[in-house]
Amino acid sequence: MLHRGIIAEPGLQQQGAPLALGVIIPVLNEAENVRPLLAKLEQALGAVAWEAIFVDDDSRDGTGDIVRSLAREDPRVRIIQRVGRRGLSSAVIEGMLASAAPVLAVIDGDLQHDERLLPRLYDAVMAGADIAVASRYTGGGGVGDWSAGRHRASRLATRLAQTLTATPLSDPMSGFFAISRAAFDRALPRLSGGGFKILLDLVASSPHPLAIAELPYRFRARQAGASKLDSRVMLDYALLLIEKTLGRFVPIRLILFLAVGALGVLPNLATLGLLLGCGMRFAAAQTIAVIVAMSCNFALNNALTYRDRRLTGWRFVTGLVSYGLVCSVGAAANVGVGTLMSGAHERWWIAGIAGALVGAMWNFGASSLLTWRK
Ligand SMILES: Nc1nc2c(ncn2[C@@H]2O[C@H](COP(=O)(O)OP(=O)(O)O)[C@@H](O)[C@H]2O)c(=O)[nH]1
Ligand SMILES: [Mg+2]
Repeated sequence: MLHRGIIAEPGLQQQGAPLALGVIIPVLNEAENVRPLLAKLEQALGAVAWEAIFVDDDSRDGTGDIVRSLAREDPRVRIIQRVGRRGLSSAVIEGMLASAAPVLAVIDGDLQHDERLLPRLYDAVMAGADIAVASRYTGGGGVGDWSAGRHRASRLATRLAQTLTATPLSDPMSGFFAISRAAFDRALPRLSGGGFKILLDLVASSPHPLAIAELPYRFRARQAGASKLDSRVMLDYALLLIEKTLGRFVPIRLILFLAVGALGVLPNLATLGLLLGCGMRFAAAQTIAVIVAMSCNFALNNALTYRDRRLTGWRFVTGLVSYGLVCSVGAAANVGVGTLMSGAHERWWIAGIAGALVGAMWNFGASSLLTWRK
């Protein structure tokens, strides 16, 4: 038996046994699920000395109060309540940081994960795995009553992750796993912490390949509450994949900024075409088209590239003005460098690209310092 010093009889945990397992439970509006989940944990974990840390992003349905009332009765239960914050991955990371246990497990707070697997995940880590993952896509696993659409989307996201990050996991999107404290500590400095997929983040952020154990399980249907998976979660997932692939070489912000800049061609040409069609002179039409494209770029960068520093209300307006000024200087630098290079008998397109690059780098650097100041 692995749980030394602990009476190995289900439901009987020796007083004062050293903490063995920290169970991290991210919760957002799971009021009806908290109490049954704790009862199930108690049943399943039996002899393992565990603690449960609920990480609640200020749920509106009283989840936090319910956890607190349970915690008053049972000192193994704790809560981290985050105010004005959202995000599954960062919730899990902060929960793990708050536990001193040598093995850390994550389980959803909505009863969709089969808690009876927890002791086996724990045992696998104690037996030497860095990380033990409950997988829906390995022999005997499954996804319960998912719709065909959700099933397909999940398979696609899984395959994307496997291809791009070369992860050996059969279910990199699983939110149900146990990890050794040592493996967590090694990945910690490089974690991106954004988005929904903490397992993929941990594995892709580990400096060494991890020893992985996989156990099949069937995802249960939700009984109460609603899924928080939405389009923002999907966007966050795409960003995590970019960060863990291209982001190793180029900062993710720069990649996004350049992509948004390249996309700016579309509103530019669309506006230009429209205004020329209305009979406007080219110079006037192009001036307006550039202003429209720049405003679109500002809004997109504000929503995507700098979503963590997003400007709202009046600051959106002043931000737009400062972005406009920054980009005007960038445009002048672009023309200046391009002209200089073509004067030095460089081929026209090399001069053009050089000018655009210098302009873009200026825009990126200056706008991050002036427009989206920390
Ligand atoms: N603290 C916190 N928990 C979250 C957040 N988003 C989802 N959760 C919790 O994470 C678990 C999985 O979320 P869920 O919406 O059920 O995802 P699904 O099972 O993939 O549909 C549930 O326990 C949610 O309450 C969040 O932003 N913050
Ligand atoms: Mg769920």
